[in-house]
Amino acid sequence: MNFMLTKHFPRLWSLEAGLAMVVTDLHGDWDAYRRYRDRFVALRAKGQADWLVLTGDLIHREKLNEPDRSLEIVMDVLALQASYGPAVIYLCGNHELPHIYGFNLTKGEQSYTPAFEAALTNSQQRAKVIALFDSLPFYLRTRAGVVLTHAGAAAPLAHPQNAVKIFNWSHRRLFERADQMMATEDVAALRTGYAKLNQMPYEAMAQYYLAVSGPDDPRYNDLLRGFLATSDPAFEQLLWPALFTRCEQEYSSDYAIFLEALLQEVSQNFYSQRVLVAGHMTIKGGYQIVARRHLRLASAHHATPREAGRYLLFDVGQAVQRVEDLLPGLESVYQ
Ligand SMILES: [Mn+2]
Repeated sequence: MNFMLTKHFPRLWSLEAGLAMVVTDLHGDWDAYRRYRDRFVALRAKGQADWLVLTGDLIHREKLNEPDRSLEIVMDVLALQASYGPAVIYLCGNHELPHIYGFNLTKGEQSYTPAFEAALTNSQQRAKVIALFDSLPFYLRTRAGVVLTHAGAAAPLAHPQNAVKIFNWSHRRLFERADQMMATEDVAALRTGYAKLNQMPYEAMAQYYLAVSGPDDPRYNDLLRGFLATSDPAFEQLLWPALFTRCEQEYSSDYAIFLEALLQEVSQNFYSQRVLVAGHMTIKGGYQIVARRHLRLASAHHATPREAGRYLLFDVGQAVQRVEDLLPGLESVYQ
């Protein structure tokens, strides 16, 4: 049995043996994180877990009355990776993206980007955290035929060329394009244009969104650079849908087709993938079966109530035929 993590593509990794513990969307909830981390450490010591898989959105507390301990969680994951090596796998969620690219992520009135950016600047751990985010895979497939991702399947990924683009995604490529534009154009004029577009002075936006100190800060142009990088059509057409799909809420009954297509794409040169596990959406209880092959798992933030949250334990080396086969592996850390 191969107990190795294989990086077949930069953003599509593979596991062939061992027991995996899957946890979704902790969103800065330290208490939940601590419970799951301690459970993994205990299970691993007993030989009952080999892999910890965090499926993204570790950061950004949504409840404004609760403390946001996003950065402490990320730093603790780095420490865990230093102790356990590749056994601790962190997949990219849509909430990690604004910090890779430097854009403002909002939902209604709420702006998520500023608090974590301020924490990054204050902690002086920015380079470490951003390097981690930049390296995160989007999909983890297993010999069991269970693929893990942040959100689910999305229509653009049903085209094989798009799927391959996502599996090979490079954030750096988008920044190279942005840097080329900035090298050949008047950067001050670009900043002015960006300010006009947003109807707010550039300096004030850079300070507020990205915790930049002022024009002398080496990161002063990062907001502009992130805007130019994310203007690459592939960002909106591929990357964002891949990590932000609303699944059946967005595609209704067509979702089953896109799910089927994604399962097929991620099976390339590997064991056939039959079931998808993802979080990302708020549900009643701690899990839900969607489109017959998608297990939606909510470990904390997206579970209703939070204490209904579950983690999933399964053997990545044992073939799973149906989503229902995973249900006995759902466990709680709240009792
Ligand atoms: Mn999400």
